[in-house]
Amino acid sequence: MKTEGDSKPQKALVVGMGISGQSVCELLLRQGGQVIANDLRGRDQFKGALDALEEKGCVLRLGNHDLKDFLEADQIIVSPGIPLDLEPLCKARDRGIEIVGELEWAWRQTNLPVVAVTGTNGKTTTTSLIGEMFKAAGRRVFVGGNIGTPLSRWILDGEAADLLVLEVSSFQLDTASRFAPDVGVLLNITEDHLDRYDSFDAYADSKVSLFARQNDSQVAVVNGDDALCREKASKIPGRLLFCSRKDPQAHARIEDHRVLVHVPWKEAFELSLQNCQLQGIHNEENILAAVLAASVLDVPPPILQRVIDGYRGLPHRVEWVRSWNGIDFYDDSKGTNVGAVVKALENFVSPVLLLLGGRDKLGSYGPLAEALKEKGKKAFAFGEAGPRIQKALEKWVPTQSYPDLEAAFKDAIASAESGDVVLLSPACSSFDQYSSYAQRGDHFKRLVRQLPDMARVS
Ligand code: UMA
Repeated sequence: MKTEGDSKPQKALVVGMGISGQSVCELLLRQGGQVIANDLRGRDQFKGALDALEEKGCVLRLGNHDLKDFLEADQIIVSPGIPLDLEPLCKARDRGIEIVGELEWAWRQTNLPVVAVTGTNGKTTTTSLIGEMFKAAGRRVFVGGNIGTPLSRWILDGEAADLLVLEVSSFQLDTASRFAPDVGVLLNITEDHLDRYDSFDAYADSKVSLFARQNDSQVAVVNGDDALCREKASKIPGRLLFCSRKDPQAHARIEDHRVLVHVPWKEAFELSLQNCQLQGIHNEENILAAVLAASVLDVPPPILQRVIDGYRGLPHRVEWVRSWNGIDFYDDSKGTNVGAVVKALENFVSPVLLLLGGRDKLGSYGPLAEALKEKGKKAFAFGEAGPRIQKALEKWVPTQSYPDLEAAFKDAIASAESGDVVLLSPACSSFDQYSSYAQRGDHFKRLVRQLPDMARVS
């Protein structure tokens, strides 16, 4: 346990009662001590979800963030989505009260080796691919973190594991002070979450902080094809391995549909991409990073090959849904930032009708210009961000804004012709109208599947 030497807080305040906060409260209650659960949402909005915690002795403080609770706590454990500039948090920090994020707090309670994956895009695919590689090698692995299950939930009631494979967000890194993965993976850095960070540089620094506390036996895997990652890598203290689709010096690279791997302290090997189902340049980058991370921790090459051949990808990531009247529909609802949409568009040569929108992250839509001028036939901007997107895109491609996805979808169907692609790749979070990107993607898929078999909708 990394908590050895740490004294247990008498009174812990847990801020944010989503899945992270609820797991932390449950774990704290099991460990003893006073637990206060705090959330901006009122009791009625939880619909009884916190009753079991209350019955076990957790004190609920709902509906606001009361400064008194913050100043009286010995330790404050925050969920990833809690803004760190919240006034009571700042005041508690000034008083010297420790503020720690759920991931860091849970990590301190395990001694297992950790592979941690971060980056703006591709984290979920890469994390899940690495998890599959370890599982295929017979290792017991917990795959979680930002991908879905909080680490504290696994500590509470997860199956026994030899290894943790964690998707880690910048929000989780911002509240870490000791977290140091045995293998850290940085995939790329493009604009995202500018509604939370003061600048792009601050967001980029947060991503690179994954490596800040690594020692010289821990390994950093960095995508050398991302110029910013390569630049930031010069400051990484651990053992640095680059992957690249083009650099002949890289430790994992691609040549003629083969992955060539050479980790300096291990035997070199080759894998084939001939039977790989994952498409697109971004997925080649994800595969290279996953192969390096898994091979560093001794997954044998034949196992890596088997996983590469058999892996089918994840829902809502440029997922083909259906062909209808010669039009192909793809769900990329997980594309919640502009960089992800750029990568999604790289997959297509056909004219694309792009559906995008949702809750605006206030970044620039400029990086879409080139791809839209080349492949975009029309853009259909929906939700809260619709008007701003329309203003930004209409100089490159005909763009209209709509109140919601359904209205945008109807118009896209009326404009689409055989040979076109209709792509949902929103560049925005879903939280204006949905509870998650998955719910938004499922709605899109329902609309696509409901299209009448023969006739066109006018
Ligand atoms: N809240 C407050 N005060 C505030 C803001 C929020 O009390 O000022 C409360 C909300 O009312 C809500 C709770 O905080 O009840 C939500 O906390 P949370 O947003 O941290 O949500 P969790 O359910 O704990 O989910 C978090 C991650 N969410 C975020 O980072 C925003 C999930 O990542 C993650 O899967 C989960 O922990 C398990 O580790 C989601 C995400 O969108 C998928 N991540 C971002 C991304 O991938 O881009 C970073």
